[in-house]
Amino acid sequence: MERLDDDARRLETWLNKGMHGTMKYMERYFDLRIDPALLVPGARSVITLLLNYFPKETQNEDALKISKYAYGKDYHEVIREKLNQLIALIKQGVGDIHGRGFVDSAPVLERTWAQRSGLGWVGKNGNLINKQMGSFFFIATLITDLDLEPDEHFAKDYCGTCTRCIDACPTDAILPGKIVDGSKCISYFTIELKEMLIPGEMKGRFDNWMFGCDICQDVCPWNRFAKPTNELEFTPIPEILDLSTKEWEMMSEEKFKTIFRHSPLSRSKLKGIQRNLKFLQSG
Ligand code: B12
Ligand code: SF4
Ligand code: SF4
Repeated sequence: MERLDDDARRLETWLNKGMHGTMKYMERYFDLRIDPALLVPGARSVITLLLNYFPKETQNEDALKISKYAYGKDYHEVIREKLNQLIALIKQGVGDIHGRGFVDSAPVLERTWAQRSGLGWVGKNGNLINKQMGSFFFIATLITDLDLEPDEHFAKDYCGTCTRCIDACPTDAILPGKIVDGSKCISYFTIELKEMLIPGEMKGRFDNWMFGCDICQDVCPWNRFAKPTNELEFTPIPEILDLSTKEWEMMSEEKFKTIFRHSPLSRSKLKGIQRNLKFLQSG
């Protein structure tokens, strides 16, 4: 299995320029990100999987905007379960292999592996785009000691001369060369930035996004073909679609915990959500 040497250079530059902001975890385990055999001893193959989360339902027009990936149950929980089932199935079929499944939180360059597995290209907005599905999907990887014939890398790039995502990003986080400055992304400010105040220069630029941001995907022509997910676990929590600003303001800790216990919103806690809300109101 190859090491990701080109990606190592890209990742290093990204980190050196501070584009990870306060996401310190991105500085850790650099070697493991570049070489999965260090993460899973004996690894021979990376299997990449995509799971569509594009919802059928839309939020009420005046609701505070929440990213579509967070409408339903937390994808970490949903996908971890599926990965375990897949590992069990493979074991049934081919015997006692060693394999570990990952989604999002491990030191794995998931978009790179998806591109190398032939599943799509990295768009100018940094997302992995698939010609049939668009980009509203999660990526998971299964790193195993199975010796598999690799698929060909996805060689093409279908962004062409389009610049819609770059033009639409309200915080100018999308730079030339498929680089997204994480430290300027609304998703970073509203989800990853802990406790601290959102910088004043960002005031008035969040376009009502309270948790995450989908702008650079919503404007992407490849998402015109996105079909709704059939994953029932991603059925939207009704409050995500309907809650008014007033209801968010008045929400109690207890109510938040009950409704969002298994939702990605629990990552920000009520405190984080209300900080975002205040920031939106101040702009
Ligand atoms: C840190 C992180 C963030 C940060 C920083 C974003 C960033 N630029 O990396 C923040 C919080 C801002 C963020 C936001 C979002 N994220 Co995020 N995030 C991650 C995480 C944990 C690590 C990404 C990483 O390693 N970044 C470092 C940079 C340098 O790497 P990179 O962007 O992946 O780019 C690499 C490749 O794309 C490649 N590459 C770049 N150019 C080229 C060109 C060619 C030709 C090739 C071959 C390769 C290549 O090289 C880079 C370095 O190796 C991954 C999960 C994971 N473990 O991978 C999810 C992940 C990338 N995020 C995801 C999602 C869904 C989002 C959001 C859409 C959520 C939202 N709606 O709010 C936004 C989208 C923002 C955007 N336009 O990118 C999905 C992406 C799914 C997809 N279809 O691509 C992932 C994979 C999580 C998952 N398991 O599904 N995210
Ligand atoms: S998610 Fe929003 S803020 Fe982040 S790069 Fe895309 S458009 Fe810009
Ligand atoms: S909006 Fe255009 S440039 Fe941006 S990722 Fe989609 S196709 Fe590529």
